[in-house]
Amino acid sequence: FEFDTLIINGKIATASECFNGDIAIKDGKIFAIAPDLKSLKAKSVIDAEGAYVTPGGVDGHTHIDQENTPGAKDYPYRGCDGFESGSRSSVAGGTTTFLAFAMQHKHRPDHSLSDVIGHYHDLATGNSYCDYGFHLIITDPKPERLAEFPKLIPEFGISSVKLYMTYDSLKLNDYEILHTISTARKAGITPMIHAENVDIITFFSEELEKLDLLDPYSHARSRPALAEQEATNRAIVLSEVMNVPILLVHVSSPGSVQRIRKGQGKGLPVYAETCPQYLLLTDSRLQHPNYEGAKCVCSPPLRPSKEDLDGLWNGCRNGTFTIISSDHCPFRMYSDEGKAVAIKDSGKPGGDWRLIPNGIPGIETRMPLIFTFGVCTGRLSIERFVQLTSTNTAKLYGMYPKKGSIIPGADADLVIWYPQDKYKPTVLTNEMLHHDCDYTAFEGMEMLNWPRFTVLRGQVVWDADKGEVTGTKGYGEYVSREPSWFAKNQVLFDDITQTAWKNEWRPQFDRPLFK
Ligand code: DUC
Ligand code: ZN
Ligand code: ZN
Ligand code: ZN
Repeated sequence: FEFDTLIINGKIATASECFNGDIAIKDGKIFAIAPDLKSLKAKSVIDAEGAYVTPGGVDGHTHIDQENTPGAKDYPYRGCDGFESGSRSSVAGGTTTFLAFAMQHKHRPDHSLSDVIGHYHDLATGNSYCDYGFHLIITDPKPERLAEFPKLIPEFGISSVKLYMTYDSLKLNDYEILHTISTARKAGITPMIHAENVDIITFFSEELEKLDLLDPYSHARSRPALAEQEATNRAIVLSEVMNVPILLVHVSSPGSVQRIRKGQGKGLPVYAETCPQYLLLTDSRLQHPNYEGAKCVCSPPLRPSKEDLDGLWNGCRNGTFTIISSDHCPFRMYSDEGKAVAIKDSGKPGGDWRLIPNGIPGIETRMPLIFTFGVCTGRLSIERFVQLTSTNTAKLYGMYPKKGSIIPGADADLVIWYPQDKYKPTVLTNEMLHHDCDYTAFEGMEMLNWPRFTVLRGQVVWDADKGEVTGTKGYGEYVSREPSWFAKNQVLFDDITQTAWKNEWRPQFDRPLFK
């Protein structure tokens, strides 16, 4: 009996423990984990040299080849990464599976959800270096569309939908949200909510416009933290009313963290996501001269202070945050003529933040940044790192334990890091990255480690020693997902409505580990 690959001398870290050991891989799956497997025969051997071996990263929030990503004025921008460049960048940063958005368009009421999903499959099939799945974005929850929800898991393997509370072209009102999340619950689908109060944003935007304040920093002023906190609170209330688990995406402010924690303290199934940009960058980045601040425009915006960053790190440490995703949403800063895109499109020499698409790239930098600023600084234990960047994402979105785990039978998706004493601290530059974007908002940060090898279903798809992506386009597979692993464990109590509702989640208690 010959194994395909042995990974030896690893410091194997999972969501719950860390131990020295070897891993044997056969047919793309983890076959055995033991203190010493060096006597086994294998076609190839990777010596981890005592470095951490963690599950491959699972990025729960990416915009890949998505049409019509919002700018403040709903100007229809298309991101600069398709499945090929996005997935190439993903593996080079240790992420072996990402979830991208399949977006329903309000202006195409004739498109069924199946049409929308088919469109994104066409874009992705044959083009991806890593595994991927889809969330649906619902912008028009009319009855015919909600009637499609029950087939999303059985037919399409999609167990999550994103809803927006802001942007005119995307937003749902509370009534529409209630309808959508109650339908989602019955179908075992987890709603993800973009929580910002649209009226506060509209009011502030108009005031800034009157004052002719159109620089990138003013984008952040138009979306104050309280707009996020109010909508976060409202989303939690709507989820409580309907007794539906929800995930709050890209949470940027400690005030929102506190509201989420309060809900969780009541026993509500409220989950939350933050992103490296909210943990590491402040809005001083937007005040850069020469319009460079446009590179850091995202929604919700970067927040002002170190206390904001600390408050979010606290949420990562204390369990309020379930996952850290990239929100990879890349747009080129410069047009082919070398002009900043928002200056060119606005025709104003000073540019106009209302024409800056909202989002920054980050699929490749997410794992190394959180490793550097979380694990290496001692802010996060290695186990908590694994939870936040991989295992919890796989559980939350119904891919566990195939993804996000190091156990026999799971996909052999792994990151082998550098032994800490072998890695020479490296200053991050955009030239190191594999996306199709012309900048990274994290330029100049000192990295203290980087994925040395990324392994996807047993294949080495990124080799940092060689400095190259060694996987092939098209190797990446679609991941058909099940209902959230978390929802099945919801212990709902103290309310008759909740007790009455909860049976619908029950079938999942009987779900076997592997089919
Ligand atoms: N929401 C996202 O999730 N990404 C970018 C812009 C936005 O509003
Ligand atoms: Zn369209
Ligand atoms: Zn969003
Ligand atoms: Zn996003």
